[in-house]
Amino acid sequence: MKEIFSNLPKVCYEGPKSQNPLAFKYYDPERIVMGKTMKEHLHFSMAWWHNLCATGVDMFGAGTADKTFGAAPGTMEHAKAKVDAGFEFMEKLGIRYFCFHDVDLVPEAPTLKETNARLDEITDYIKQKMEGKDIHCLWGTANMFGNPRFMNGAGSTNSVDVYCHAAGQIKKALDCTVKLGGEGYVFWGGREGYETLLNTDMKFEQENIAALMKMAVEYGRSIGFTGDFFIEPKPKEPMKHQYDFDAATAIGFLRQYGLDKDFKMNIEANHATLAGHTFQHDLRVSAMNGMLGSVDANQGDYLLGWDTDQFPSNVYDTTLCMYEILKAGGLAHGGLNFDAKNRRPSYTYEDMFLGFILGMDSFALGLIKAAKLIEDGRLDGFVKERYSSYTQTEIGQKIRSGKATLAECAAIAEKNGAPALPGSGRQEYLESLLNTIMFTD
Ligand code: XUL
Ligand code: CO
Repeated sequence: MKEIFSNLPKVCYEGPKSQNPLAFKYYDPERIVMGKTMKEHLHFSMAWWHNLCATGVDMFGAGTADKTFGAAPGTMEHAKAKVDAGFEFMEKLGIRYFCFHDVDLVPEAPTLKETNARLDEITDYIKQKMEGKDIHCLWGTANMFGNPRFMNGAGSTNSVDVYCHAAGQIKKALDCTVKLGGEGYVFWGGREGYETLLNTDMKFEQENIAALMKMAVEYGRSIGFTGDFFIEPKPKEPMKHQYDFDAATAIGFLRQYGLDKDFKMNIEANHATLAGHTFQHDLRVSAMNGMLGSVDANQGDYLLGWDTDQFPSNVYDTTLCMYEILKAGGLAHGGLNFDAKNRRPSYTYEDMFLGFILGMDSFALGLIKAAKLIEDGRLDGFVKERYSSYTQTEIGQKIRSGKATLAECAAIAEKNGAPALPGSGRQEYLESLLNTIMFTD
């Protein structure tokens, strides 16, 4: 097989002092952190769409990156060339997982039947490539937003024919995911939302989305899918209002329609920030509801109000992300999928490598620092102490166990008189504690 990234080496760990751009400075796969290797903690994944398909096309100009990999786009030869490129890329970087949309794998044909035949062919090819390698499918999904038929959504569309087409795509994408041993199946509701309520029956649309998800769960379980279904919340873009606004909204929706046993959250950093939250906020909301499933690892730009999908470089964010993941006991069927793309002027094969090195090192360093924060214990200790008036008083314990009455609380308030101020939040102290952890070995 012809090498595609022929001038690029296998990327190895060389440590923070290395000046080699094509080496890991922090990601040392076999290093033990809190009892597990980095490789076990960090299930890094390559997003087929950004890495193997996206050329840097934007609203103002054509692509800058060549992703033909020696074959003509729109052909099955090209689909196979992308598989070859993807596997060489993952092996050279030690990436053990990949994620895909149906139409990332093959060019969409005029009919579902023909597209499905192409998917059979390409998944045979991928499966054969996976044999004997430590490379796995993290999750699959169906692209139900790109084709014009989905202009009004998939589950939320006004057209029953489009709805059935979406069902057909989901069915096949689930078949492919199971065939490749995928651990998860994602619903990102890119166009599940609306532009104006003047033409929209919101309740009708949400009931239809839930029905489609229910059918997907029933079908998935019937073909032996034992992994998790994920909702990937995002507040807007492409639609003005998207129904899966953030983790709290998506969790409420899942509970309302009885889908919460089969679904968890796939939290994307840049989506959380678009919703006006921090990345850590949406991870915490998911974790405290037992629904932290997987992560789309990227970052936005604080000066831009859209989904820039940059490779993560902010180590404060990766630290606080890994802090949430470690405290939640890890991600059962999830991983860290780099839903991230190179900047348009970073158009070379080498830039593809450098993007992943940046992302993987940022998360490896985040893991090291998060473990230090936990082992240090001061942060946890402070939070515990902050609520101690509940654990150390009789009335506090009764409130916590749901046994207190309003009258009882009121009687205590009358007896005690005006309460003392609740104690300093000491945010500045805690931020400097975090800095000390970040910048001390
Ligand atoms: C879009 C996005 C998607 C999903 C999968 O913002 O994040 O790529 O991750 O459909
Ligand atoms: Co994503």
